[in-house]
Amino acid sequence: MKPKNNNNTLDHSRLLRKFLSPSSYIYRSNHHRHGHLHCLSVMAQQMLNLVFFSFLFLTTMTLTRGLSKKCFVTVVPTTPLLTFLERVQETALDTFGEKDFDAKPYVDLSLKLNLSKTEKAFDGLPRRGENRTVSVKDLKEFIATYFDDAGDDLLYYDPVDFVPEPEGFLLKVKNPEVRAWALEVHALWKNLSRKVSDGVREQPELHTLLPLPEAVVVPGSRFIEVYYWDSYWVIRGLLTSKMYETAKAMVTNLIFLVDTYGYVLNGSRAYYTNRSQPPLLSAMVYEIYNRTYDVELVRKALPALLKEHAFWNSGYYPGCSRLQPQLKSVLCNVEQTQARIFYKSMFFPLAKLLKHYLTLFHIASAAESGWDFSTRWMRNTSEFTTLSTTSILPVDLNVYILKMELDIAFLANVLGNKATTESFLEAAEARKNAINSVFWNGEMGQWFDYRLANGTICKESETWQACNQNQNVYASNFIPLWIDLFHSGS
Ligand SMILES: *[C@@H]1O[C@H](CO)[C@@H](O)[C@H](O)[C@H]1NC(C)=O
Ligand SMILES: *[C@@H]1O[C@H](CO)[C@@H](O)[C@H](O)[C@H]1NC(C)=O
Ligand SMILES: *[C@@H]1O[C@H](CO)[C@@H](O)[C@H](O)[C@H]1NC(C)=O
Ligand SMILES: *[C@@H]1O[C@H](CO)[C@@H](O)[C@H](O)[C@H]1NC(C)=O
Ligand SMILES: *[C@@H]1O[C@H](CO)[C@@H](O)[C@H](O)[C@H]1NC(C)=O
Ligand SMILES: *[C@@H]1O[C@H](CO)[C@@H](O)[C@H](O)[C@H]1NC(C)=O
Ligand SMILES: *[C@@H]1O[C@H](CO)[C@@H](O)[C@H](O)[C@H]1NC(C)=O
Ligand SMILES: CC(=O)N[C@H]1CO[C@H](CO)[C@@H](O)[C@@H]1O
Repeated sequence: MKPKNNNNTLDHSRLLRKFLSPSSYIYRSNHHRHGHLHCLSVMAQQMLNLVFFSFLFLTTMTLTRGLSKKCFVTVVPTTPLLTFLERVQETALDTFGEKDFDAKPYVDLSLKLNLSKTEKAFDGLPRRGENRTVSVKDLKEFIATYFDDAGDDLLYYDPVDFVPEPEGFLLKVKNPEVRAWALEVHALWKNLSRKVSDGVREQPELHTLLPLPEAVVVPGSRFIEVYYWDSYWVIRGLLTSKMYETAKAMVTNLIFLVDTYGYVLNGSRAYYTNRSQPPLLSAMVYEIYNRTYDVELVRKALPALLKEHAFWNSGYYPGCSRLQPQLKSVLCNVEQTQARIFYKSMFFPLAKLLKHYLTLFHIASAAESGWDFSTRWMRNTSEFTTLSTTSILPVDLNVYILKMELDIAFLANVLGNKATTESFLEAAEARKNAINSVFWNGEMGQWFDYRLANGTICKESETWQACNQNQNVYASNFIPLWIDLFHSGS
């Protein structure tokens, strides 16, 4: 059981308080084993355009006004270092001010000395004025003395299998300009390769970076750690670049996360526990096997894939069993403390602009979905306050889980495990039928996300209605075409 502790709810975060206005709040207790909560609330904001660039895409959205409410949520203890870094983060915000403030580097810092010593020094910093602010000079000095820089624990690494122009590289691309450009992109693998320093493995308690065993390729920019589904696209590129060893190392790292946590985390940081991402590990293993026929890799990966499949079907991500037993919804079981860090570190620019607090779960769940952010998660696409990610059954997630089942069936067959192959083919067939019955719209010729009733995962009374399909056109509507099972031939 997780302790309920309202002293730790969001209004005790000074950062968030700045963007909250007191109002009435609704909270709903969880009704799932792992204790997720929903806020039925929405918040008031002003018009703004936010451009959020990630490694994969650029999304623009418009925020408008609404009502303000707040969530009371359950607290799970997080790592002591993270809790401390969050305090440093808040102090830094007060000291340096909101302008151009990036909160992520603070939760990425690693300790030079042990935590108790560092905390003692921090608590001893002189604080002045009504807000008990630390001076710029003192804080800078403290950080320089007690921390290594964010990113210092991830060392540059020269990938073993990189050559400037791999043999047989993109043979079909003839245009010299395009070829030159492709080789430039290829050269970036060298730039983005890293290895977790030995220090992280020796003293993990000094780092929020997780001690991944093998070399990694990171998305880059401020995303200096490994991310889950980003890795799928990285691996597709690595295979094109014939960097098979690096691709396998990426998979080994993700298997390590499954072994350690039971699933692949959103990213390789202590603050990404309790969240996954579009589950594409099986697809990574399949793609690598397809190029290398490495049976050892399959042998190593299959137990992890079975474990991950069990996780996605465990109820952690509750689906709508009354509607269709196999369908899962993107749901974020993000807990309070981590949620605050997540919110602050990732969405500070957003938080700054918002006068009020938006339903954390819907934001966090959107960030977990791989579509952070999109009008896809809003009930009214011109009204950000209608963001309701956790009550949408998404086409893509369900297709990824189907793909996982097909991949497991295929890989188990490689190992001669007929029983597993058969049971997973059966599961995939059932899921395909569920996907078609809930999402398919014959008239429009696409699969649409399905919106559950307001703020619930699935009401007892939920019955399928055509009007609950979100008929807006998103790339995700066509993800089923990735899978042969959905090809009708026409
Ligand atoms: C931290 O370091 C100090 C001094 O080096 C030592 O006295 C203390 O026991 C250490 N604490 C922990 C928790 O390791
Ligand atoms: C202290 O904080 C409050 C609320 O954030 C702010 O309005 C005020 O200006 C601050 N005072 C100083 C001296 O910075
Ligand atoms: C990667 O490229 C960036 C931009 O060109 C450069 O600043 C950085 O030093 C490079 N890093 C490595 C490790 O090669
Ligand atoms: C590899 O992928 C290609 C293209 O999708 C496919 O035609 C082929 O059958 C696959 N090979 C294996 C061993 O799965
Ligand atoms: C998960 O990783 C993505 C990058 O793929 C990032 O944009 C997102 O903010 C992360 N999610 C959470 C909940 O922090
Ligand atoms: C959607 O939101 C916009 C902007 O707030 C509003 O004008 C419009 O009436 C809303 N549409 C529906 C169907 O509620
Ligand atoms: C959600 O709630 C709003 C206001 O209570 C209502 O107008 C709307 O019809 C509801 N939508 C669904 C899908 O139940
Ligand atoms: C439900 C769940 O998996 N909760 C985990 C969230 O993360 C913390 C560690 O940060 C774990 O202790 C919880 O078990």
